[in-house]
Amino acid sequence: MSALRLFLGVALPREWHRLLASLEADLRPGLRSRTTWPQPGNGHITLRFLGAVERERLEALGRALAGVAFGPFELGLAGAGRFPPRGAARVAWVGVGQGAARLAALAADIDTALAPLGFGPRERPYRPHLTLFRVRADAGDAWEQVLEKVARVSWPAHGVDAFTLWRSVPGPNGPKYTALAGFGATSLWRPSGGGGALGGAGSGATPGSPRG
Ligand code: 2AM
Repeated sequence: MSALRLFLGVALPREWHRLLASLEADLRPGLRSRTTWPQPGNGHITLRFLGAVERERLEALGRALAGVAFGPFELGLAGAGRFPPRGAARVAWVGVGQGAARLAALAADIDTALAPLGFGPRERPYRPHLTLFRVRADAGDAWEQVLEKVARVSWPAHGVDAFTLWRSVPGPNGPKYTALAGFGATSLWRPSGGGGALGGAGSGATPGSPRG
């Protein structure tokens, strides 16, 4: 029986990937701490980390996720912070402004949908964020200044109309993420057109049919 390391999240628009790359180019050379940054294009906003899931459970997982109904929403990034807030830094992140409550509601609905499959409660409360980099060894950088710089970036808003199931595969340059399936916003919620007024739950794909 083989297992896949999986997580759910929101994919980022091209412009955010571009801004992340320029932040890395700007900040990384000035850091003394050993840090790891997501590979280009790997950045995402996690909704739920699933960990190791046996292949045999993928179909049931896809079905449960396709039943998660949500309407499209606008997502905006604002501010910056670190985990933990004091002491040695482990993660530097960009905050979610607009749409944070919608993201949290979606994460909660995902939890509810996955509970019958044996995915228990989260280890920690959900804190929507976009990981900028991880700190492997904190050498005492001026994190406040670094985060101030991050907080000055102006991110264009992004319309979320799907969430993604990703597989994480370890590699020599850190994990590589592959999208396995996308789960779309419910047609019932779409602001205009498209019929399907009684479309009900999720226009979700099943694992094996990647989307976007
Ligand atoms: P992040 O959202 O803070 O970046 C894949 O590993 C993704 O799942 C990462 O983006 C990671 O954190 C998130 N994640 C959440 N909990 C995790 C855990 N216990 N182990 C590994 N990754 C986790």
